[in-house]
Amino acid sequence: MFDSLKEKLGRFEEEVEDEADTAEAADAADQPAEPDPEATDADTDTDTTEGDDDSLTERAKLFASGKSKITEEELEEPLEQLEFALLQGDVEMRVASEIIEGLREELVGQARAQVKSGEVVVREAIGNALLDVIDVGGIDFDEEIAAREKPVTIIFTGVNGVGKTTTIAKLGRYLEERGYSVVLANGDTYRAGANEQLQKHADNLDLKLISHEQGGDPAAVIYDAVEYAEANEVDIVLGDTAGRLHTSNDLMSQLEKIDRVVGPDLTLFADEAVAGQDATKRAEQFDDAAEIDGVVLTKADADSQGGAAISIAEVTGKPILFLGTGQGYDDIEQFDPEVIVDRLTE
Ligand SMILES: Nc1nc2c(ncn2[C@@H]2O[C@H](COP(=O)(O)OP(=O)(O)OP(=O)(O)O)[C@@H](O)[C@H]2O)c(=O)[nH]1
Ligand SMILES: [Mg+2]
Repeated sequence: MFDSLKEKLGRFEEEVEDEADTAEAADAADQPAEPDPEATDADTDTDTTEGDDDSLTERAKLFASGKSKITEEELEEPLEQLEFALLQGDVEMRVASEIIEGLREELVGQARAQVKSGEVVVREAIGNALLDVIDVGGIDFDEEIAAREKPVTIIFTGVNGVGKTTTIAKLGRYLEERGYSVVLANGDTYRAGANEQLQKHADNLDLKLISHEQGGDPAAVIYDAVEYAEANEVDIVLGDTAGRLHTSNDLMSQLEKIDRVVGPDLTLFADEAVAGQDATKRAEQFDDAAEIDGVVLTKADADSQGGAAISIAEVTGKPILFLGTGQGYDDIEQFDPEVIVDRLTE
């Protein structure tokens, strides 16, 4: 997962270290010659602090304070290359610029000696720059579920085939494992076979499914499921919806109707990590139609670039809550910005 992104960040670190090394070597060549070892010994023995020795100390200080810092020029090439690599990896342009600016700010003026010796400076700067764009605050899923009045209704939106239905099944298990009772609602009354698909997951997971005939009103199905949950003291309603393009006005107005009629507690937008910038753009568009509270990035197991994972929160202002990491019911992990950044910079 995100291997290619990790490699790019590692390459940047190496390049900055090399630059620091080269610059320091060039500076050392400009330095005053080492004092005569014999003279130094003699000085130390007699503990004198005058004459030549003083001016040498001064020059050494100057060397340490001024010249041995990383300059903007030294960073230019590595930063340019990293920006190019991020854009190639489908990181959104504004987000890539922010990362580059963050790195420039943190690294200019750092001691070259620390940088070239591979102490954590560069890696830390990368981590901070990433965290700045990934960690946008917003809701914490577990806390939100615990705190809200039951039943908590969660609706899933997104384009076709990205993994909404699979995510609902995975979250059904996730929530049951945490002690909540769950009912599924099939608001995908559009696609043939959608009821059967979700029924199969419900059977496998031993969950109740509320569904209507194909062609029915999705808002009505989810409304029924909420009523069922209230009558039976079920904690969580997970409502599926049909995949749709943001350009499909009919389907988008269905989402608005669900919003109006059901008033879901949370609306989560699902998209594929592999879709990169497209996923980022779609998240913005869906958020405009029916405001989203968070994002589930599916198929992260197949994504080495990490472009959407890095960009989507910063662009939408909504946190990524989960990563889908495979086709099995347990292949879902909570998206913790710090853990992700640690993984990318380890
Ligand atoms: N590798 C991988 N495959 C996934 C993941 N999530 C879903 N899939 C697969 O993606 C395909 C589509 O999943 P669905 O859950 O049917 O997608 P959907 O968004 O509900 O599709 P529509 O209802 O047609 O819009 C299935 O083959 C899933 O097994 C994931 O995290 N990793
Ligand atoms: Mg589906």
